[in-house]
Amino acid sequence: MDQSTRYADLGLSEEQLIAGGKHILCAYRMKPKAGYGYLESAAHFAAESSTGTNVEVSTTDDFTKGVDALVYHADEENEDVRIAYPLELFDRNITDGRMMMVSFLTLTIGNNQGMGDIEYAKMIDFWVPPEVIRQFDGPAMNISDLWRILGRDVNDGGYIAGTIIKPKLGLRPEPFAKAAYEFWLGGDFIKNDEPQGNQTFAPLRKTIPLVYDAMKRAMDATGEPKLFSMNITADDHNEMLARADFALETFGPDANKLAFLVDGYVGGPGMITTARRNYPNQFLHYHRAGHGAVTSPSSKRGYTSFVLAKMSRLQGASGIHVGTMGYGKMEGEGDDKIIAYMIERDEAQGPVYFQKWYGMKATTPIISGGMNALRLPGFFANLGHGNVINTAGGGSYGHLDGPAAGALSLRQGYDCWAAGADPLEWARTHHEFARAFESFPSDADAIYPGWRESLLGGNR
Ligand code: CAP
Ligand code: MG
Repeated sequence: MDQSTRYADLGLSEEQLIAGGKHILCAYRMKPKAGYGYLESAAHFAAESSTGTNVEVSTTDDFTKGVDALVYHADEENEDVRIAYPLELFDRNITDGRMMMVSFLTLTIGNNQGMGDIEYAKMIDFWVPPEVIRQFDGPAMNISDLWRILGRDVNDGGYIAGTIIKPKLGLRPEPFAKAAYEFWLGGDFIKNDEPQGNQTFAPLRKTIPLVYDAMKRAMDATGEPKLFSMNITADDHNEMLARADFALETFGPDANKLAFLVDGYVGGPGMITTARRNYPNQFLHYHRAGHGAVTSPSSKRGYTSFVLAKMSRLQGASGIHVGTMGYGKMEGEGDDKIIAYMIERDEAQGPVYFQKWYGMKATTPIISGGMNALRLPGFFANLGHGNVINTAGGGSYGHLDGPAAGALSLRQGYDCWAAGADPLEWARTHHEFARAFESFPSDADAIYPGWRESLLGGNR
């Protein structure tokens, strides 16, 4: 059934829709199945995403038609479909009237993912009007609050050197806390790895007190504040609260140094909001493990990493992993820097839409995934600034001289970029950075040809 007369209006102007402020606009990379018309398929996609189904129903009235999602742009050659969703479509809390991310997803990336006439459709960008910015929580905390804890300039506090306790799983409480202490002797920030929680070999009620003890000893030994991002991900809302409350009680006077990590992709929007609304005084660390199932360039459905990060800011993530922009181990490329710009600036250009945030707090880019000191100068040269949290697991625990040296090498890698220095020259006066070349020789060979002659006099 061709529904394009109802669910498409190519006469609508994107500029006027934006000026009107009464729609959420979504841009998809869409291709219909063979034999289906482009506009016809896009209109059916919009119907299934709003007020329709595959046949007309007798209960539809004029009000219903007034809140139809409308295709306002359909460019078959570029597979570019853009849909305007009236704000009335989106669900609101009965508790406080606010909007909810699950409703945005259910409509814009819901039944439309898997329709019989659509080969694929992937959301590449979306735009929200000021009213929607006002209807989401946004971040309560971000890197500025961590800089305050670290005693730095709260507006431009620079690079936070972090790690992930490795191995990913398999450390019992004592070795886990030892690994934390050793990194904190050189670095600022430690996170749980995304699957670490309350495994039977590392009961949380034993591990967390030991981690806090390690933090106190490291702060005493270094005279510096330290930060820990604890995973509170769990199916049960009450389990999340129990883990968070136990940790807050354990950290006591140092609770302001405790962040909460949530595996937000696999956990879903509800888990992020549980953390955001129950613990607004803690940095909310959004880990996106699993996102590659839909965000990977090899996936033609779902949405992109850019869209995921933009959703996380609306929901109130203090920081989200934004990838390594081609400099780490995960998929990505240099242009992914617009993901960081979109969540950290008050206005930015996305792949399709220019978004203003009207003062909503920034979400901090978290850089992680196969990073080590050698990869940092190039990474920061691409991004253009260092006001990020970087977590390097292998890059710290794989350093030949141990995790503290690994942490120092990360700091030195950042400082090398900040100084505009040549890394091989910089290595001559920065020992831990120099030892990163020997710790990660294949990276060194790939990034700094001739490093052996330069640093080792050609030996080995
Ligand atoms: C990194 C990491 C992070 C990934 C997540 C891991 O460890 O802890 O979870 O960075 O990817 O488990 O791989 P390494 P992303 O530093 O040892 O690679 O940040 O792209 O979401
Ligand atoms: Mg991990």
